[in-house]
Amino acid sequence: MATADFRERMLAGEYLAGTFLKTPAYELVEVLARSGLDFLCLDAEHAPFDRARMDSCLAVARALDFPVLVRVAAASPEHILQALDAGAVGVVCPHVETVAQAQGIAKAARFGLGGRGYAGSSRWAGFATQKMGDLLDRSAAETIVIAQIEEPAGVEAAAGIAAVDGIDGLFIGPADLSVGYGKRDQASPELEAALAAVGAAAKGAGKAYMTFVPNAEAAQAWAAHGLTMFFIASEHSWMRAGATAEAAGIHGLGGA
Ligand code: 3PY
Ligand code: MG
Repeated sequence: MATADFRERMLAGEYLAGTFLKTPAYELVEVLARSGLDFLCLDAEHAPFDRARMDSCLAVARALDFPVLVRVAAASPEHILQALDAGAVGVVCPHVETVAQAQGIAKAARFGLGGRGYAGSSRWAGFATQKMGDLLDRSAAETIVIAQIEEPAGVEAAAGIAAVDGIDGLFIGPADLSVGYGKRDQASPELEAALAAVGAAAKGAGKAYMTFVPNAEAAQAWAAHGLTMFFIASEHSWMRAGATAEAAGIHGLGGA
């Protein structure tokens, strides 16, 4: 029941390690589900996941009972519904700057009048094998909605966004935030202050707090801000780092 329990683990503040999947290939879900990572996030914002390839990745994730989130291309009801119906355990919604936007994504991801369209026939719903009442309960217990705070305005509004019913966590985006503060790297006092402010907002509302980090060492440095869930690099960086190290090992054979 790894997928069913994932939201509870996240809200309990367990340290969770995941990565952004950039290559839209279900084989990589199979490989990484056996890695010790707690979750994956398909990056449909910045990588080429069309609906069919997202679907195949999520089919494998559900078959393996491995929690997979989708960072939607945009925080629209269509993208949110498609990811959840296909079997994502939750959605990461980029560029949430206002309380109204947070209310909109929370509504789009939850059942109820004007919210997520109901279909018992989707993969998430068990292909018409589950009762409506049970599915409504499952959605409330298991579906994760994460707001990405990655603009200065989002930092200002973070306490209000965190307090929105139906928002489960805040994801601070260090790259977009740094760009938004007019910086050229991710080491500014403004970013440090934002990490602290958004962390306080998440803590105050009892919501999860997470971010992107290049590696576990960087996570260690930022964990003091209350971050417990880390999206570490991507399979691209890990693959390239492995290849680079081995190539350097071979190229060094003739030396010394
Ligand atoms: C950001 O830092 O802007 C992100 O979106 C991290 O993935
Ligand atoms: Mg971003």
